[in-house]
Amino acid sequence: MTNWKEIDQYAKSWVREAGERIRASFATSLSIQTKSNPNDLVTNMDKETEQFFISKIKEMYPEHRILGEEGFGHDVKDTEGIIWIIDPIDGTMNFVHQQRNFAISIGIYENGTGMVGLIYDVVHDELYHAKKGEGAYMDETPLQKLDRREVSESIIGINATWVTENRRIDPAVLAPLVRSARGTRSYGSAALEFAYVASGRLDCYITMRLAPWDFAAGLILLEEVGGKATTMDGEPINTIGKNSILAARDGLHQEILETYLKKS
Ligand code: 2AM
Ligand code: CA
Ligand code: CA
Ligand code: CA
Repeated sequence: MTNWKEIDQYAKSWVREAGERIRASFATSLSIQTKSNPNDLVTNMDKETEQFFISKIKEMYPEHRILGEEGFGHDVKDTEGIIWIIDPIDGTMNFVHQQRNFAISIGIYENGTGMVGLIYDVVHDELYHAKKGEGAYMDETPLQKLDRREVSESIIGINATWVTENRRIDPAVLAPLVRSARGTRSYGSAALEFAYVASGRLDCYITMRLAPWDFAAGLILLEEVGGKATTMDGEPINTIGKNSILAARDGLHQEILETYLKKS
């Protein structure tokens, strides 16, 4: 039998230790490189943090697999067994430019089912965490089940990119939603935006393309508070592939899907 309590405890202690190292790095100079485009940044701390987790996991749980953004883990093509899905720094642009609004995100899955989700807001020292069937918390505080709310009373997390000309969605689709909502926000860290939906600070989060490490932990948190996440087409999310994301309170998710996204 898998000892999830032990896995959860180790994961939390490693996340806090990694966060400590990241905070200490503010006093040193960063090495910054670009990846797919000039705005797609990666630093030595992204890489070192991923390698830190991999060495800990390999030592303690050599049979587990690891899927990490910076590519030091395994080449994961199926959901079999236990997989740690890791984003060592989610919101690297914020980490570099703002020294805040970034998180460590870890989702641990067993045969495709999310079991443990951790999102650590490093600078605020706030750990959002959930274990399947046991509720979600921010530090020691339980997160409340999300009640219903209409678009007109909702704050929607969305990047302004998606209401300008872009390759993935006609801006005319999302503009009416942005106009109908009480307000919009963009934080630049998908993991934190998921944590904010789970904790009620945002009512919905919309984005057109995320990788597994961006949403792995967030999906587990959201499930524990009765929220709903699908692709923008209302389809189930492929946990080891790229997906568009509509994450929201139940009810609001349905309203957005039916009233704004499914109009033909
Ligand atoms: P990252 O910082 O780990 O790369 C920024 O809007 C959010 O989208 C962040 O969570 C960021 O994660 C994520 N993201 C996904 N793909 C990205 C890309 N190609 N370039 C920059 N950010 C990306
Ligand atoms: Ca990145
Ligand atoms: Ca990310
Ligand atoms: Ca990252």
